[in-house]
Amino acid sequence: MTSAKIVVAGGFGAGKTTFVGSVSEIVPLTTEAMMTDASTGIDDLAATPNKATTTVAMDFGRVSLDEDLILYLFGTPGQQRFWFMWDDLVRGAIGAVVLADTRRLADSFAPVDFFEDRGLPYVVGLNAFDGRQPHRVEDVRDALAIDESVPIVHCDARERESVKQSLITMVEYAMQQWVARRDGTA
Ligand SMILES: Nc1nc2c(ncn2[C@@H]2O[C@H](COP(=O)(O)OP(=O)(O)OP(=O)(O)O)[C@@H](O)[C@H]2O)c(=O)[nH]1
Ligand SMILES: [Mg+2]
Repeated sequence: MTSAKIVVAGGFGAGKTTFVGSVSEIVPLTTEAMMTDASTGIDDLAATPNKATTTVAMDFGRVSLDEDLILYLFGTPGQQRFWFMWDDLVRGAIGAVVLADTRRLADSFAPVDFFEDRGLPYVVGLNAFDGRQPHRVEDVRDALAIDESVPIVHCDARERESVKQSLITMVEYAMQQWVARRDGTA
């Protein structure tokens, strides 16, 4: 039995808490706080008008990918004022899923940079808001200037199977990267 830590990151309201919640086999630990008038003008709710809460510390969940691999999922807070916690949250992780809301792709620049800077393997999950995937994967890759080796997958954070597929892609990619580094080919 092996376990691994995976971080679920991304911009404000990209669907991180939803992602962890739809796949976790335990009741996920969440740290949601109500969005209040104090955030007006700071946190943009135009894209997610029904969003009533925001993560102020982390999400935590657990999922078994198969009989001998358990993933512990740590969702980051999305608001910029809480990003100081990301360094602690990623400690010991084998990799990350960066969730992107393709209607606001620019919010993904900072999370992508964060993992690039630290050399932590990440995959990008294009979360289907409005049930649509408006951009082609290669266009997103160009827009975010992401290396062609980094997997970019379509996903729906509300769908367990879709989330699980994104996690499998993440784990396979992290293992590949690990082997490549060990063999000096990365
Ligand atoms: N249509 C659609 N809505 C989604 C999807 N994922 C999340 N949502 C909705 O979008 C809003 C934001 O979801 P959260 O999971 O709270 O996002 P988050 O990234 O954890 O947000 P912060 O922690 O505040 O950064 C919620 O109202 C969700 O119900 C999705 O795949 N499709
Ligand atoms: Mg959240």
